[in-house]
Amino acid sequence: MSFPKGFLWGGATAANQIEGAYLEDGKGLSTADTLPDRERVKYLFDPKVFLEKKFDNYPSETAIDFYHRYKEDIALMAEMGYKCYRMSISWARIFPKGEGEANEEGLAFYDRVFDECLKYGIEPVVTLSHFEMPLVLTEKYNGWIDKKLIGLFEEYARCVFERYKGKVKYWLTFNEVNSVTLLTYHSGGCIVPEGANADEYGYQILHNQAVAAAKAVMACHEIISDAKIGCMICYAPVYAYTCNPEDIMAAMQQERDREGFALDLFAEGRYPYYAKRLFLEKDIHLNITEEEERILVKGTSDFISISYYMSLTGARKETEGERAQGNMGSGIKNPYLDSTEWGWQIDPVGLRISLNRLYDRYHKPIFIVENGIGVKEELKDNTVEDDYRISYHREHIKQMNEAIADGVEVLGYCVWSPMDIVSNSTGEMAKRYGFIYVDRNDDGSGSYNRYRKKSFDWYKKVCKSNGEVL
Ligand code: BGP
Repeated sequence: MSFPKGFLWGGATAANQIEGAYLEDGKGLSTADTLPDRERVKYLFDPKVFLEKKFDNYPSETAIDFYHRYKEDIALMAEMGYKCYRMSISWARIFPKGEGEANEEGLAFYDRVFDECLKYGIEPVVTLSHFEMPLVLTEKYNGWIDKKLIGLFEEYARCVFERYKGKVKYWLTFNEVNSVTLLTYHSGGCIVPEGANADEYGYQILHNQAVAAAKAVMACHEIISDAKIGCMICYAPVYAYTCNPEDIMAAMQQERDREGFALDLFAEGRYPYYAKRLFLEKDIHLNITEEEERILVKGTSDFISISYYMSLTGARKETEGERAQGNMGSGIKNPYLDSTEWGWQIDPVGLRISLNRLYDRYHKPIFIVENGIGVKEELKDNTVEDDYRISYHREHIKQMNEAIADGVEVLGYCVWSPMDIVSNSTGEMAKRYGFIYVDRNDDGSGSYNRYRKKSFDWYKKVCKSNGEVL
């Protein structure tokens, strides 16, 4: 194994999945605070119910209490030899009302977190919006469907760039931005009105976020001269189920819809050539100004960042076969791959394929900012013997190394996640990804104490040897 000098080994989290303290020190409610635990899955595509706030258990209220335990968590990351820590800022902590005055206590919290990272030589990698925004922006504007949000996001971005310019060099705009065409509330704070064209809403939101991201890229370069700012995509290569040309076509189209479309916008600042036909067939009419088109071209991302958990298999419509679940999408079950308990197909070689496909197409450096396996686990003798996690990451790191040997420029690798955190899709604690066990149960009970798993020591060797010891 050989990795470039300065390769960024680390781990990733998101504010609403770890912080808790959901109303402390002036934080406003965020859209993520309206997502209940397991029940959230049922309503992802019918999110009106979330605004009624009528469920019993909201995991983001306490999450894993990072807000009060960040020092211990960052010390543990430092012990593992992390070179970077990817995390997100809660927009609602900085702008509780979505607009107006910034909340000094919120800003001061992230100062403390970044200082703690820098104390150990850990580079913060910061996502501006990880599946949340101030709830008031949904109530007032119906979220990202309103172009007003572009300006408000720019204000927020400028505020944090100014504040943290001496501390943070790596930034990401929207987490898994390609999810927004489907998950308009989850990723865009927008409820599609009954009878409206949901596709049109989805693509208009994507457009508005692309313009906002481009403005953030320009502001970032203006304010922090040595910063690098990237887009972030949920990436899963889509394989054809058979060599039947119809399957090949179906897989190609699925990959374009899932990720290619958004990547062209964020990485190249233009709509893909096939957009015209797609819009025609789905009766989509977007509000795009010439000025916005110019902004998109000027504000392309410096690098591409991805989450990688699995590959998918696409086939022509009439194909019958067992379905495989996935992160943001599903497909036909691939007979060559094993799956996690949640049905996500494990495919290390798919990571090499992904990195090559993306680099071949965009020629921009790639940052793997999420990769991991969710497992049901129990603490025994103050630890967890998670050999399966070690093997999952080892195999993915090997394939990442192959891609680097192929010539792909890879900036770093973040595991999801340093410690067990609340699951984004299911709201469970039981879906554990961490190298550190957190004693919190689904219902919020537990001591919240942290325990090193077996993988902790393994990853420590990886980080400290720059990937030579696997
Ligand atoms: C990505 C998200 C994360 C995260 C991870 C694991 O989609 O960016 O927020 O949680 O996947 O997914 P889950 O928590 O749903 O298992």
